[in-house]
Amino acid sequence: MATTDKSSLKLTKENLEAEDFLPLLGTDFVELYVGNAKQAAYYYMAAWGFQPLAYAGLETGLKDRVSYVLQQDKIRLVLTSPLKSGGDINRHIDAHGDGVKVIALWVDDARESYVETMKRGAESYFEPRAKRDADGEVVLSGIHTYGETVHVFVERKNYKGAFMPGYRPWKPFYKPTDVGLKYIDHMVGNVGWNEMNKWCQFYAKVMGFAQLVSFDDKDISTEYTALMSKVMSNGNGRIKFPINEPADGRKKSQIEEYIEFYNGAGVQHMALATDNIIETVTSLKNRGVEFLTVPSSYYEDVLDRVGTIDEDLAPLSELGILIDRDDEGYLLQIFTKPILDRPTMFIEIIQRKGAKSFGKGNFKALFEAIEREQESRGTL
Ligand code: TYF
Ligand code: FE
Repeated sequence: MATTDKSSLKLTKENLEAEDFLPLLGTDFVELYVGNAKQAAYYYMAAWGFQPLAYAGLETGLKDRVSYVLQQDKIRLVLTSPLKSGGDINRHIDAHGDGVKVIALWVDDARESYVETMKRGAESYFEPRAKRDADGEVVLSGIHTYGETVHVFVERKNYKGAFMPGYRPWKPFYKPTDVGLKYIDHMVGNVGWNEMNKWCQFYAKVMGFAQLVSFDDKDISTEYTALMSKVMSNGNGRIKFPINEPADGRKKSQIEEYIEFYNGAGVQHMALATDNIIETVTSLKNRGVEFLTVPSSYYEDVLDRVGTIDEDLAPLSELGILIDRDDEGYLLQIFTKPILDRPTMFIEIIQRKGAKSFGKGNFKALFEAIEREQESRGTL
């Protein structure tokens, strides 16, 4: 049974001030360790409409790595590659392929964020450190989460530079138009067998998050896919982290396939929000992004399930956009095929029209689409 627990998320001012020991202002950036940052940057610009923002590498005094920073509205991506053999980034890429290393969270006080989470049991990634240049100061600190993924707290009160000290503005000639992506709606972690509760407890105890929803294997098991999922949210609701674990099914769960190819727990998908999913997905398709498809029969009865919506059904059906409703409104969503060589990470595009949920009504159609992909890979 899907269960919603709204009582644990009281968004009153008193509650936030009284109880939130880790006020988060939003996602500051997501950093991926990749095999070739220069070409990855081109992919996220050309296919996804990200704009060049900042650069660090040999030219800025780094000796062993390079980072490109891209931005689209509130979404910032950092793509980092090693320049020499050996070292932690190479080892990370060898173990996981390209993938998310850092989910950076924007805070008012990176020192206090570190102290508060460490005293509740976090494992340190690095101690608070201030970085300064002519544009101001940024304070960073970091803690570990599932797998080799980490959270970096970013305090940038008066920083006026492009990104942060150590980076210079990056202004290449090539600046593709954006595709209307606005902010990160949620970031999903896949963890190992029977580890979901441990990581949900980590977010509750160490980071002060509350559980929004939980899905068990009866909600979301199809012929093959079986998984359990709980959605954790911070106090102001800006940060939402669903956590999935595999469950026993008839064949291999998509979560198990991920864990095998990623060699452990890690980020499964980022959901990026748009105000106009039809325009955004049309642009992405024209630029070569590949999405999962559902049978046309999905659209024959979808309006019986979700009721009236503002959009015409025809373009939604043509693009393969899924629709779901909860008691607060509806949402439109679509999922890419894996965007990396390994069948690991994918991206969700989501447009919320009041709904605060995650598309439970689409799970069956979605997971069957994922299974068709698994089948084509021979990985079931
Ligand atoms: O984030 C979510 O919960 C939805 C649905 O393996 C979902 O996007 C859940 C599990 C999964 C893929 C998508
Ligand atoms: Fe999602």
